[in-house]
Amino acid sequence: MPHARAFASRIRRPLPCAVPVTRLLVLADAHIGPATHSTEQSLLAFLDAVPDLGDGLLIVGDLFDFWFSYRRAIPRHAFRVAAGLSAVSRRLPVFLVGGNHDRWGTPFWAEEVGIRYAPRSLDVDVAGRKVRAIHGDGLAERGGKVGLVHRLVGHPATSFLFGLLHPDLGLPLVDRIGPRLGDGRNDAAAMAASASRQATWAHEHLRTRPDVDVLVMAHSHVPVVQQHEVRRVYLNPGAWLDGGRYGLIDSAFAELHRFTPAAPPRPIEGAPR
Ligand SMILES: [Mn+2]
Repeated sequence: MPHARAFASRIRRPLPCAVPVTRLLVLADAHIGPATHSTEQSLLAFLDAVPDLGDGLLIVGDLFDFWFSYRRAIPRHAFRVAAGLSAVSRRLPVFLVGGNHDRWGTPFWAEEVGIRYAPRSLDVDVAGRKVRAIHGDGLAERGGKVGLVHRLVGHPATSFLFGLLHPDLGLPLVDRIGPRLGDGRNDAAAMAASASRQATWAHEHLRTRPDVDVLVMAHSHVPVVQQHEVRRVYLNPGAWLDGGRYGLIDSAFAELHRFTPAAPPRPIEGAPR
């Protein structure tokens, strides 16, 4: 039986991050879970189309409604999307930033899927422009119950203990606390408040970090392209689950798009329609 450490140290595929990117596709907030089949079908169709639409893919958090990298197992609901990402990463660079729902990434994404992952923040070079991606949660002070839940969930000891639970016990447990991974409220007013906090933060970040050309955030589910000065922009692609929204960044522009599959996506076998 191979020693467990062999799994952790084996890099199975070289990361293709050194390949230059000139058309970066950006998406976030698909919130793939056990019951999100139509969102998942459209995402899989998009992943098939990625090489025709751009030459790099950046995912800015909350791809999954919950993700946890066990040492030897992955959550079953994530299998098809992880396999789709693996296929894309054989052809072009893929970047993944964690969100408040899927930040427990660890080495799985790099070692098994061949994509560059960071739990909080990633910089990507797009034709000489520096694109900085962060999910965008936690920009405001959080107190009370929501703050406590976030501190508990984010603590390394919590991850360690959760990893010891059998997935058939741990994952259903998360199904019950999942809604609390958010910022506490999900109504239109809360989303608008979150979008406004992000815009203020983005403006300040671009003002104080002149080396950043494009700042990308997600999380609020509100699509935004906000020009800061010539060729410097804050982009929020909106939520993939909200009708296939995505963004495109190239050497000069940052744009919002919606994906429409060329053909109706093949239904997932056995999935409720
Ligand atoms: Mn989020």
